[in-house]
This record gives sequence, C-alpha cells and structure tokens, in this order.
Amino acid sequence: AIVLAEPSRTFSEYLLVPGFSSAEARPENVSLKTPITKFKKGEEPKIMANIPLVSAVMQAVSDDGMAVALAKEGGISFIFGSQSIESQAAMVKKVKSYKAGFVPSDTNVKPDGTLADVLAIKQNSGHSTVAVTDDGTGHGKLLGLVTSKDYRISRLSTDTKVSEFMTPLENLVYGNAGITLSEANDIIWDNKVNQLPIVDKDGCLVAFVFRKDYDSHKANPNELLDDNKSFIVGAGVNTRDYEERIPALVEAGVDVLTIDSSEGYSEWQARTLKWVREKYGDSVKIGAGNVVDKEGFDFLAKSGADFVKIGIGGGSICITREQKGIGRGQASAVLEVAAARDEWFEKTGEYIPICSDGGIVYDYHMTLALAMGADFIMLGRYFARFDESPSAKVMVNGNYMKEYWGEGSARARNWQRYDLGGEAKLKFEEGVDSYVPYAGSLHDNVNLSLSKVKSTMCNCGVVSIQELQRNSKLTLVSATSIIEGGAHDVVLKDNSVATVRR
Ligand code: MZP
Repeated sequence: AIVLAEPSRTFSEYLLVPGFSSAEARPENVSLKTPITKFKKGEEPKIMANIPLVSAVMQAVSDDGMAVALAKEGGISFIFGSQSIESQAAMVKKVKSYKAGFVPSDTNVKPDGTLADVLAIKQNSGHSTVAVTDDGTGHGKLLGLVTSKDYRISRLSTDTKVSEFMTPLENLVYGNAGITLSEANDIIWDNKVNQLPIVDKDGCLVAFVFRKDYDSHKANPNELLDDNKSFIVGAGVNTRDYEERIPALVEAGVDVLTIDSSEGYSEWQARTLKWVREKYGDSVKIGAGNVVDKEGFDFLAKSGADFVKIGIGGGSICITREQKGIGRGQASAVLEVAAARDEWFEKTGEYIPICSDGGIVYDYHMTLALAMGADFIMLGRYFARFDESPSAKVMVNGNYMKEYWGEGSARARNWQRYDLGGEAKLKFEEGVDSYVPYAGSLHDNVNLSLSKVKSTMCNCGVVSIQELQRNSKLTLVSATSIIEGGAHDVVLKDNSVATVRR
C-alpha cells in the first residue's frame, strides 16, 4: 500500500493568520456570492448562490420547508432522495410554487388579498386569525382579520379584545372586505412581517397578502430566485433509479441535482452522469461525490460533474470510519481537491466548483473550509437544529432538542447511498440516530454565523470568497495552542464550578 506522508487533518487543527485590513475591508462590503455549477473561463455559472451554504441531502434536514427558508437567505437545499420519487417531486414542486410577491394566476383567490391600506399585519396567538392594523406596528386600529376556513368568527362578541392588540372589535372589518380568504385552509406567518402566504389543504400556495410598501426584491437582498422569480431548489438522486427519478424532478422544476453517495469515485456515478448528458446535454445541472482526493475529483470532472462534493466519514452522525476504516480528515481532503480543481481549470479552462460536505462544528470552520478552497459548504447538523428542519422538536432532560439521524442509519433506510451494486438493502449501519440542541430560527442563526464569517474575512483583508481562497494564510495549531485559544486561567463567573485550565 501507499502510505501518504501527511496525516489526515481536520478543520480544528488550523487557524487563519490575519492579513492587512484596509479601510474597505468592512463586513458590509463583503460578498459571499459563489458559483454552484461549472463554467468556462470568462463565462458566468448557470447557478450561483448568494451565500455559500447548502443543506444536506437528508431526511432530517432538507424538505420543502427548509428549501424555502434557506432560499430566502440566499442558499440552496438539496431535498432528500430517500423517499418515493412522487413525494420528492411533490416537494420540489411546492418550493417552485412559492413565487415571491406574486399571486399565482391559477388560483381562484382574487388579488384583492392585497390590502392596499395595510401597514402592518400581525398574527394572533391562536393561529386561526391574522389581525391587520393601520399603524405599521401591529398595535393601531384594527382594519381587518384574515381567517382560516374553519375559524368561527361568531365566537367573538363586540366587547372582545383581540388579545395582542387590545383594539375594540367595533373597528373590525370582515366578511366581504376582500380579506377573508374562504378557500384558505391554513395561514403561515412570515416572520419578516412583509408577506403572508396563504396555503390550501395540500400545502400549496394560493395567495399572498402583503403590505402596501412591500417589494419582494427588497425583502431580503440575498433571496435566491432564478428567471421566473421562484426559489432555487436542489434535490439528491442515487445511482439506482435515476432513469425514473431525474425526469420526475426535472418535470417538477428542480434547478440542480446532486448524486448523493457516501463514496463517489465509482463507475456507478460515471454511468449516471453519462446518462444525464446523453438525455439532457448540459441543460440539467448535476453534482457528484463524495470524494477526498485528486484522483476522485479528476474522475468525476472527466465524467461531466457540474460540481464535486468532498467528504467521507466526517459527518457528525457518520460512523463510516469506525465501521469500514475508510475516509479522510476533512481539511486534508478539501485542500487536496481544491488544488486538483485549480489544476483542472488551468488545463481545461473549466471551473468546477467544489463543496465541502460535513464536519462543520463551529462557525469558524465555515471560513476555514472556504479559505482552504471550498466554493460552498453542505451542512446537516447545523440546519437540523432549526425550526425549519422537518424533524421533531422534543424535550430531553429539560432541554429542547431536534431529532437528527444519518442517512446510513437503520432509521433512514437509505441503502442506495451506500450501494455497491449488490443486494438492495442496508447490510450494516454507517450512521447514528441522535439529538441536536434546538437553536431557533434559520434566519437568525444563518445571519449570526455569516456575520462571523464576514468579520474574519475582513481580518484577513478580503471581501470575497475568491479573494479568501487566493490570499488567506493558514497555520497549523499545536495541541497546547488550542488550549490558549479558549478562555483559560480564569474562574468563569456563570459557572458554579471554577474553570481553571492550569
Ligand atoms: P454534518 O453537517 O452533520 O457534520 O454532516 C452532514 C453530512 O454527513 C451529509 O451531508 C452527508 O454527506 C453525510 N452523512 C449523512 N448521513 C450519513 C450517515 O448516516 C453521513 N453516515 O455520513
């Protein structure tokens, strides 16, 4: 066997060394725009993301709800493939049906769902009614209620106070004021207080109610829309049923696919990519992986992948290294594959973006992965903790947790991800079933994480991911300097037990 001279290293073994920060290197000047699919020198990629984060192809992470929430922040979800073709395609379709700021033309709800005089819309705690007030704060005169179909307005009497607003009901307008959407079955509140999607019993969007000064393009400058103003969405596929699954996803409107596999340096991936190119040419965008070295990257590049995913055994729920003894530290893998990507670009003029998949524990790991050469990052554990992930929120020992399980666990039953062409079953587990601490909304967390990434980039004197990849300086850290990096030699005030490291 060949024994690699360098040990296999993880993100936590590195730090960034600050560079010169000019007056221009300020967080508000940082762009996190990044290519997702391959492009030729001098051309633009077909798909770019506004932030370098994508959510993992996992049952506990990426469904249609996650996809909409993440696209609103500028990232992309890859909807999990370990479900029937029909249900995965339906999720894609649902995401594509959200047309920001537009009332779909095929609805029988008239656009009088638009409340021209409304300055604020606020939801009451019962979820059955939305109160609409005139003052921009939600506390002013009540102009009306938007109710769900099963809401019985007769329960209210004229001296009832609407709980949050304390506004007398004599000011209420309801009935045919153009705001009671009798077909609406459910109302989902958008926490940006800008628009209110009304969905029917199947969860499909039927209309938006929105503020008079609402402009969907101002709502979040990062929102990721492609030409028809719908959200960009990805989906995972496997190397078994791709001839049926891919056409269904394409028909549903998917923007980008990825082959989801624990090990991508295989003939199965080349066959899948070949089939896509023969059937669709370059019009269908598809990434491949996962690989951890130059040979793997070159193979998938030659096979026609639109991007290449990196990472074997580093995922938080992954036990592949323990079970099979294969894998590589994520930092070493990203550094080698990034060098291979640059060499390929030099040789062919074709830039194939690379994605670091799994193993992000701290926010600073994101910055390290990008500095090491990743164009974007796939995360599972990180997104599983948020309100928007599909898994259950449960109380464990007094703390809220979200369930998070690996695609290689018995629970997910995703044998296709580990398929080597043999029997159609998961022979042994490569992932665990676990909890992760509940962390609140995706919007708040993503913004916090990315503000740290932007800050660090400014410390390194760079304002784009491309500059970070080119100009940053990394250093390995010794075990003792890691101790120096945390709070040390002090007694922390909020701990009853003194924390003294030496
Ligand atoms: P993390 O963000 O939780 O550390 O890692 C997520 C990644 O782990 C996924 O994107 C996928 O590549 C990988 N994964 C998913 N399931 C398993 C498993 O069961 C796994 N072993 O390794």
